[in-house]
Amino acid sequence: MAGSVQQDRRARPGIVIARAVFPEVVERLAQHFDVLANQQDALWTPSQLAQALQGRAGLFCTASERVDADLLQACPALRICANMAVGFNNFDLDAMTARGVLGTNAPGVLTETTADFGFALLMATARRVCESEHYLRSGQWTRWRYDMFAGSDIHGATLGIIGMGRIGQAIARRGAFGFGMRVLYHNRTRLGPEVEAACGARYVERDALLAQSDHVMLVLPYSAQSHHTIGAAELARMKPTATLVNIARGGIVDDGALARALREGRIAAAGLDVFEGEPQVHPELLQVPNVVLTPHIASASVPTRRAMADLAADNLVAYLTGGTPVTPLNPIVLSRGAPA
Ligand code: 8YV
Repeated sequence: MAGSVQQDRRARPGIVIARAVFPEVVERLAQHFDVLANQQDALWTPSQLAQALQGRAGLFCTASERVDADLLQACPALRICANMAVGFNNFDLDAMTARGVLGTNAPGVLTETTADFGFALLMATARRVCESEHYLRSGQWTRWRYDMFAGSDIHGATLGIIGMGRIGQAIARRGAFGFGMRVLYHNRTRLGPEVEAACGARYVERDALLAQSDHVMLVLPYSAQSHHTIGAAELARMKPTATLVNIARGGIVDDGALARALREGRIAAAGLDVFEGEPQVHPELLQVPNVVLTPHIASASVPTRRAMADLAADNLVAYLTGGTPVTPLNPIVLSRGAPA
C-alpha cells in the first residue's frame, strides 16, 4: 500500500521508443510512462539516442540500437533496455550488468515465423525463384527449355544447420518431418538425445556438416567467436552444388568471400537475410545472380512483429512498475533489488 502511494506521488518514469512501432504499443506504453517515441523513424545517431534518453529510465529498442558503455555512461538514469529482437548482440551485456541496467530480449514469439522464412529463403535460393522471376518480368522468356532455371532439390537432400537453439530446432523439424531431409546440425553444445529425436537431427562436427550438406543454414547468434564462421576456407569445404542460407546475423558470413565463391561457382547459390554492416550490402553480392537478398525480414509476419513488440513492452511495464520482467538477459541485476 505504502508502495502504491509512493508510486502515485512520483512522476511517471520516462521511456524512449527508439524506432517506429505499432501505434497500439505506443499507446499502451503511454498509459504507464512519459513516452518519447520516434514514430517518424528518424535514424538517430548514438549521441541523439543518448540525448533522447536523458533522465529516462527505459529504452524500447530494436537490434539496430547499440547499447554500450559510452551510451550507459551518458545516460545514468537508464534502468532497462528492452530489445524487440531475440538477438541481442547490440547490447554490451557486461557493461549493462556492471551499471545495473537490465537487458531483455524477445525469444520464443518469433521462432516458428523465422523458421518458416528460413525455408522460404532456402527454397527460393535452391529453386532459383527470384532469378527466374526477374527473367520473366524483364521480357526475356520467349520459349521453354528443359534446363531453364533448373536448381537443386530440397526434399530428400541433406540439410546442415549451424546453431541449434529454438529457431534451429524449428527448422530441423520442418526439414526432417516436412521435407524428408537428412538433417545434420552443429552447435556449441550437443543437444540431449530426446531433443535430437524430436527434431530429427544428428550432431556432427562443423567440417563434416559443411562437406556433407546440400544446403547449409546458419541460425547461430553473433558474437566475437562466431564472427566469420563462414569464410573462404569454410566455403571451400562445401559441395560445389550446395546452397548457403544466412538468417542469423550479418558478420557470421564473410560476405566478400561469399560473393567471390558465388561468382566463381564454388558453391551454387546463397540466400541472405542479414549482412555485414546492413543496411549496406557488399557491392559484389549485388552483382552476382545466384544469390537471393532480403532486407532482414525473417521475423516479419504481422502477428509475430506485434508479439515481439508486445513482449518488449511487457518487459518495460513489468520492470519499471515493480514487477518481474518476462525475459531478462542479465537477471543478476534483479537480485540487486528494485529500481529506485
Ligand atoms: C528483428 C532479429 O526483427 O529478433 C532478431 O534477432 O534479427 C529480427 O527478428 C530485428 O533484429 C529487429 O529488432
